[in-house]
Amino acid sequence: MHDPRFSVLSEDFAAAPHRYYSRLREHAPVHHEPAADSWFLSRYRDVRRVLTDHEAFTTETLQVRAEPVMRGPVLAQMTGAEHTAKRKIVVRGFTGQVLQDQTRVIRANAAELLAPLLAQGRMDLVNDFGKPFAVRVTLDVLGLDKEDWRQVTAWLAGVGEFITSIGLTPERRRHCLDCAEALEGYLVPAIEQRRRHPGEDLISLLSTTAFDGVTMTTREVTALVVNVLVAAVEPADKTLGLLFKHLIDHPEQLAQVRRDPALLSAAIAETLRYTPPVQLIPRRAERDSEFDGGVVPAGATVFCMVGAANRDPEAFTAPDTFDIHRQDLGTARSFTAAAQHLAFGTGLHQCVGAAFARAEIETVAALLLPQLDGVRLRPGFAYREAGLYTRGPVALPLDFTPVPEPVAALR
Ligand code: 2IO
Repeated sequence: MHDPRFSVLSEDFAAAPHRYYSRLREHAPVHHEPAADSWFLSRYRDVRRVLTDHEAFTTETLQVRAEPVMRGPVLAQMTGAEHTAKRKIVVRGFTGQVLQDQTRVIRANAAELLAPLLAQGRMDLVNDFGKPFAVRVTLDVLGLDKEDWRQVTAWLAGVGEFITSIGLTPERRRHCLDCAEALEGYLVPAIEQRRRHPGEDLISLLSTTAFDGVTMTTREVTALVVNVLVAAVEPADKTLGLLFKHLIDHPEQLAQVRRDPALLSAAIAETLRYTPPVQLIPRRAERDSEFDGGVVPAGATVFCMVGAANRDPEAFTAPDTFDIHRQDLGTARSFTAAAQHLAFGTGLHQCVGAAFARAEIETVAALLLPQLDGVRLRPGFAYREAGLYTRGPVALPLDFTPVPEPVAALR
């Protein structure tokens, strides 16, 4: 039986959410959380409905959950013609030739950071590589100074905490807002400068591209740049860590991917299904909405539990098995609007950076995998994941055969 005192805000749930997914889907698919005054939906069908019924469920939640730290309205909040035009500008910033150029930046940054780590024969994939890499590469793509990465990382932690917290103390809230103001103070002069003298970078492109006669104001570009920073940084080290954890846990699949790099996109897509790094997507119910299992009242905050939906047996066979060969994933579509898994959301606001995310993880994994002979988790290491909203390994210390000439190997 489902325990009525069960809470997604409990320590038990935080320790291993996937243990509770089937119980939630079966016994409490519309789970109310009084302390957060929110409803949590766990069935694939319900999550899909909420993310695609844009009349009944809106992104108004972002006005309080994101706008204060984004320093302006973000794309996901917008609707109608304004949203369509501005989304096109952002899509332009992450596709085609622009993405090709970004992929070269990704590769160069990854190679530079990996060389000394490969020579050592050991690295913490999350903390030695993933975190600094994600921030540096994003700054580089935006046309900012990647040597600022430590400072930017600290500010982004505050911005991310604000967006991903369920219930912040007034002190933490103040700290997060201070971080956001400092980050804004750092970004605005750079954005104004690119507006006057555009270069080849993403900030210049976002500041100067027009669609249907629409361009973005400095305030909108600032919000978008903060959004790009958080969205490109927060889930990146987690996805990379999760991919390698799953492959190491499944040595036969690791061997297959090392032998045939064409399997890599399937391994990444399956990682996104099995353990989406963004576990929750919030919406506001605009009217009373009936689900099998309960009614969500008008005005309520609804959290779509992407992790639970991605393991719904109604959507995927043997959902709790990590299988890069599964037939029901549709790997080729996994980074597009037709994706089966919900890691990038779905509907009008589906992740606009999915192709960039794919390029980033694929490029890094393709550089790393051939070099990691005998890779294993450091003996004695107690693996642990953290996070309710975004979730991933707190660390992933790997041991492997040292690479004698890492620079040559990465070319
Ligand atoms: C504030 C949660 C890190 C996004 C939102 C507009 C952010 C938006 C997401 C992801 C990841 C963040 N939502 N990326 O879930 O841009």
